Amino acid sequence: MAGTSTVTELFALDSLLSDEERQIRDTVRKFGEEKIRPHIAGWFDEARIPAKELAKELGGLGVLGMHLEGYGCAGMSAVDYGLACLELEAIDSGIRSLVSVQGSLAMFAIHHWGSEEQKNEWLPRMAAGDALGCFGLTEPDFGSDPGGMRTRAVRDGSDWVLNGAKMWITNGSVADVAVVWANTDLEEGSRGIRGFVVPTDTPGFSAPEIRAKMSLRASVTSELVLQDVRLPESAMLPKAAGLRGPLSCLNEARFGIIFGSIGAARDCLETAVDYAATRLVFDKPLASYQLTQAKLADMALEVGKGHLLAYQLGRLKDAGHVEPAQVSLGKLNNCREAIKVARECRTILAANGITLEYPVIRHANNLESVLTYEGTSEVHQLTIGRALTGESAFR
Ligand code: TGC
Ligand code: FAD
Repeated sequence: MAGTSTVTELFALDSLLSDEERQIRDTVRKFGEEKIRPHIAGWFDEARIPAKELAKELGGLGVLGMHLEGYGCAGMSAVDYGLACLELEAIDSGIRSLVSVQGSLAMFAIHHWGSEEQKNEWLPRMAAGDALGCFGLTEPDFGSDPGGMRTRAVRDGSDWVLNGAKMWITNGSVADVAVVWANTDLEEGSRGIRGFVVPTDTPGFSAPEIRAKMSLRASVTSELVLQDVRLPESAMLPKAAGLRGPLSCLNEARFGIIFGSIGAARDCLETAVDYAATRLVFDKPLASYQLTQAKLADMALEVGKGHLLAYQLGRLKDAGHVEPAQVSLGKLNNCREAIKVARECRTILAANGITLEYPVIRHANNLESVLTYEGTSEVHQLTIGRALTGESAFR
């Protein structure tokens, strides 16, 4: 580090973590710096990621479904999981996304809502990184309002037959198993929504990759096409009924993003501090100008406060409960502030800031997706607004 204090030191953040938590954080940081950092700009540039190989390595590290109990999962705390997400997203949001979708969406859905048979079949392999999962909720015409989904599951004898399309699905083209949410006639309207565990080699299932993204380029994003996908009765997640099923999974993934997004912001800030120390403008280091220091100080405040908010929500979750509106506070604040920090750091690096030689523009572009997925800022504002006023303004 060029300066004398990091944000972590200024806020004495380590004093809020146990020795074991710091150890887990350091292990994941070391893995990210050694195994992923050297390759990430190239993967982003080429918009290709060795997802299967990475999944094996991340499984070996123990971070896939690490906050789940049993079935080969590590059974660690929410704070441990959050710290892992923070360190992975300090490298790239796409890596954290791979881990979030695997552990918090696909594995959590099976762990929380699945049958013993489904859990035994998929979770140990997914925890080890031998099988990859994806989570299909969003559709081309239904993102913020998933209750309107058109994908249908219809009974045919004892089978289910699925038809429809999902859009923007992380890990879709590389997944071995897809958790797909579809409407049924088991109950009226969105209460009829059920989850299905779909092996991706089932006839009628395909997952074309979405190319030409300018954000999350080191992440696979796909469409899921379901054409007369026939599944046995046992493919349905037996315990999930209605929109509550998928939304409960989103709480888990949003929690990881609260930590992750602030990791991306920290990486941008550390890069800008280092850069300002050595870049000479008008014969002096950029760091010695008051305008630069004002920018750095304001960003340090937001990065530090973002950590505090993440730790507080992590402690609440570990104590047994965190409300969806509290998760919305963290997702809204930390994503919104992280993208502001990334953009401000880019101004400090100026022209150098637009290249992949530095991580800043990559983080800024990634954070455009992170701000949008798992509930847009507006969705989270409305969730917080509803908690404050008792009035729902979604419709
Ligand atoms: P609403 O009437 O409010 O609720 C329907 C039922 O769901 C319950 N519920 C929740 N349960 C658990 N957790 C939550 N966060 C919940 N929010 C609501 C609710 O109690 C109710 O239960 P019940 O039993 O009474 O029926 O539903 P609504 O149709 O008005 O929609 C509410 C809204 C807009 C908040 C929700 O639909 C929403 O969150 N929209 C945003 C969609 C979204 O975030 N999609 C993300 C897709 S996955 C993804 O983006 C992965 S990105 C990759 C990565 O993570 O890295
Ligand atoms: P829309 O819902 O069409 O929203 C458009 C605009 O309208 C937004 O600004 C929104 O905030 C605003 N808006 C919506 N409702 C209201 C309202 N009531 N009042 C005011 N404004 C409103 N989905 C999955 O299911 N699985 C995945 O793995 C997954 N991965 C993704 C990966 C990437 C890279 C991206 C970009 C998306 C991913 N998504 C995934 C989809 C993501 O969850 C949706 O994009 C997101 O929920 C928003 O939906 P939308 O894009 O259709 O926007």
